[in-house]
Amino acid sequence: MPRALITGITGQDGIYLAELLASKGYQVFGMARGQSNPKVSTVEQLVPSIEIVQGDLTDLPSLLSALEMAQPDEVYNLGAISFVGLSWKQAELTGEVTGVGVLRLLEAIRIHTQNDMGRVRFYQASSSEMFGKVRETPQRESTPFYPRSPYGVAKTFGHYMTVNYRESYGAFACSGILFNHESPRRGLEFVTRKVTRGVARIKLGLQDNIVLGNLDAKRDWGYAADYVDAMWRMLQQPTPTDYVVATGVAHSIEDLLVAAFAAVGIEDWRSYVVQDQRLMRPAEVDHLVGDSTRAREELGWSPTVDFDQLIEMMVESDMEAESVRQ
Ligand code: NAP
Ligand code: F7E
Repeated sequence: MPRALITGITGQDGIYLAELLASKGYQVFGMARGQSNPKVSTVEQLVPSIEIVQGDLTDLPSLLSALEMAQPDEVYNLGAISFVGLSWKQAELTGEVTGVGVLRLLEAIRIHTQNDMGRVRFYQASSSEMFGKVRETPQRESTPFYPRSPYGVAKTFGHYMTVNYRESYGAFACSGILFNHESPRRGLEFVTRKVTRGVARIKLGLQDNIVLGNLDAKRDWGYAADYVDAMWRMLQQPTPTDYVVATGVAHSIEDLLVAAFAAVGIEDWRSYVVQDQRLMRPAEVDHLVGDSTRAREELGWSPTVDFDQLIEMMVESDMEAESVRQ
């Protein structure tokens, strides 16, 4: 039975990946932090076979203990402070967790394997935010990085550390440069979920409007369950490398609003949206769209859910959840 350790198990991707690996017959170990993390019980309900281990990406001894407990064949590093907006407010912590945390985990694997790093396959959750102020469109593996937030800078550090451990120590380390991916399990702080939940609550008469920042930014949004499948495929390849994972189609926040309100039969979305300057970011990433040709050709990966289906699925799920609260 293959064994996998997932950091960030309580996050959106952690749960989808744990479900996928458990369905493939893996023994899955999920690393959770904190002395009483309320999200752990949700993970245990959704993936009953999971074993939770304690650990924090800012604490090397806890990473060594997690590896000792799990004895993994594969490690997926999904743990991070992942909200770009927060990364300006807690830049140092973001650097510690999202950036140096990657180095700590790679070092822990090096120590755990006694320098035989090739025997543990490692996935790093890199991000399209590394492209930031984009140097070319669409963005691919060879596109130079120009991060625009402390989060993007920290992810760029983690990305290059992953490449460096591959080149220095022969680590089987892959960096997945994933574009935005969403689902009904997306955190409420991210724009898609803020909109789909807001739309459901407006439809049900529980909320008057949705307060947003920049409506012009464009993102390449895909479905999280599709994207964790690409993570697993990367670690099954004969040689490790980096892959862009994206749908190749970009939409603006306005497109998102049109689609989400349309899903509940509201055409006049502008009446329900208020813009607030305080939600504008100090430096914005205007337009991301990925070219995932390598992932499609080498991994045989392709997205199964398009933008309209994704937003409809999220609105429907929020309608159900909010109806119960009514
Ligand atoms: P998410 O829902 O925000 O989950 C982040 C996870 O990291 C949570 O489980 C969180 O645990 C954990 N974490 C936070 N601080 C930690 C620490 N000090 N030590 C250990 N774990 C810690 O993120 P996601 O959407 O699932 O994304 C998964 C990964 O992919 C992240 O690294 C993210 O940056 C990256 N990524 C995401 C996207 C996307 O569109 N979703 C795109 C590209 C890359 P708590 O529950 O304890 O807070
Ligand atoms: O913002 C704009 C905002 O916070 C998307 C993370 O998973 O994907 C995610 O990062 C856009 C930005 O995601 C609001 O200015 C407008 O242009 O949903 P978001 P993100 O910053 O793209 C990448 C790939 C990751 O790696 C990250 O971990 O939406 N926007 N008004 C808003 N965004 C938010 N959150 N809230 C608003 O009110």
